[in-house]
Amino acid sequence: MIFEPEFETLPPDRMRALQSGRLRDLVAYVAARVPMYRDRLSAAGISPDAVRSIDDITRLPITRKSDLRDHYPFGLLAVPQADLRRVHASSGTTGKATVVAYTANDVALFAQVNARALAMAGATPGMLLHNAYGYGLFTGGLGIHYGGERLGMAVVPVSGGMTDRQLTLIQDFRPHVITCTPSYALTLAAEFRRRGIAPDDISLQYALLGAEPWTEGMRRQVDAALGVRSTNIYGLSEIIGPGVSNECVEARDGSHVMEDHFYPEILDPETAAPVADGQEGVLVLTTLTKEALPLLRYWTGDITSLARGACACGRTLVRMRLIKGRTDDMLIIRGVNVYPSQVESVLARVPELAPHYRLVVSRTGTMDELRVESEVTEAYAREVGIEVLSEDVVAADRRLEQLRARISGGLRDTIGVSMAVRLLAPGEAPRSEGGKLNRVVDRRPRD
Ligand code: DLL
Repeated sequence: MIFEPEFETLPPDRMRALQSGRLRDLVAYVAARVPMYRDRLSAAGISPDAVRSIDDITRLPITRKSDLRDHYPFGLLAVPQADLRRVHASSGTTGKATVVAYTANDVALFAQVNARALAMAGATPGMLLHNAYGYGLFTGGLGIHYGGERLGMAVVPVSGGMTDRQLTLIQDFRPHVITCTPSYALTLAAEFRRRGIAPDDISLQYALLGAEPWTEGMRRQVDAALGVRSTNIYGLSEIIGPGVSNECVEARDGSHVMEDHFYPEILDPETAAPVADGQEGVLVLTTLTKEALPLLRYWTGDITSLARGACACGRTLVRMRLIKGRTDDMLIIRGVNVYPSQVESVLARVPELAPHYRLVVSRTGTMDELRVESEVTEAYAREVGIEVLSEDVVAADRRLEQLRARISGGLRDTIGVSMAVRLLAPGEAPRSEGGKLNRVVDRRPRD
């Protein structure tokens, strides 16, 4: 089902005309209302009436996370504070939180794009939605919640965590759709298995997974273990929260960007020059219709590429590929750029390994080292009959040693750099307890 066909199936030329009109209004709006943008546009010699079409976007200044921090908490608002109806914040790993705010129209837009996303993922009015994204300052819980209601679903606001209760509610209420992080979907799947509940006995049909990077390998595991067809939902607080893009359940071939509201560009990470469709780079988004906190060309730091052209679902919205990583989680291991997701896709191809791993980054002298620590499956642990996988045990067992050599060979051949591999027993790697899972342990000294 297409929630807003009048926008989601617009022919490309009409979409560009819509975006052009919206960009013109936006530039005039921020120049009149946001001092930072007024100053930057005039410093760049851009008068708002010189912006005629969406192609002029490349002349506009780029906005970065540091701009939001520098104007913490409300310095970039384009409306009086009394016009706000909602505030969210994302806790960065460093420094102050990034604060974002919404007018009543922004809250309505937030619901609208998430209703679209849910419909893209297979949800229809009348279905029951188990929403296990965190409620609170994080945008995931409330964003999906309003989207579900807007679509005409009943929403169970479970929030993240308390895995036992999640299972009980899923078994008792029999929801059709679940929304959570992909790592938490694996946690729930493991718990269902532990309780002896088969995928066919789980009522769920569709899952919208996002808020953290994941891979096709993880998708296969979640789909098989929960008996669902899962799609990728992408978004970030600065732009709105979840609902910037979502895969359609028909093709699952890239996530359709709600480009009538959020205009995507892909820029070279070093030069910030636009790259061609299909080429990888940093996703940069412009909010074409937001009122409280409109952003010009926001540098997301997320690495992906865009694909245009007809889609099996009938939508014309441009598609973005799975996020490959972030410019800032990129590791440089002996000169080679390594994204955690690349390591993950190699591990996902090894049948003896479970989808639970951690990457330990350390530094000796000036060199970054990466150790990959991955759990073996329970079946494999039983097969080799070993409970503790200490280094000594692995070294003394020919089968384990061969497995480890096969994994490091795969990593070296695919990524082009060798890294140490440690096998973990089932249960040793960190699990998601409801929210985003950080799989990278950084032991490098802070300088
Ligand atoms: O994570 C919003 C969200 C909630 C998206 C629920 C999807 C579902 P933030 O906390 O501001 O917002 O984090 C945004 O998370 O820049 C990406 O690096 C990462 N991210 C979000 N979705 C995906 C995804 C929410 N599907 C940051 N794949 C973004 C990969 C994702 N990374």
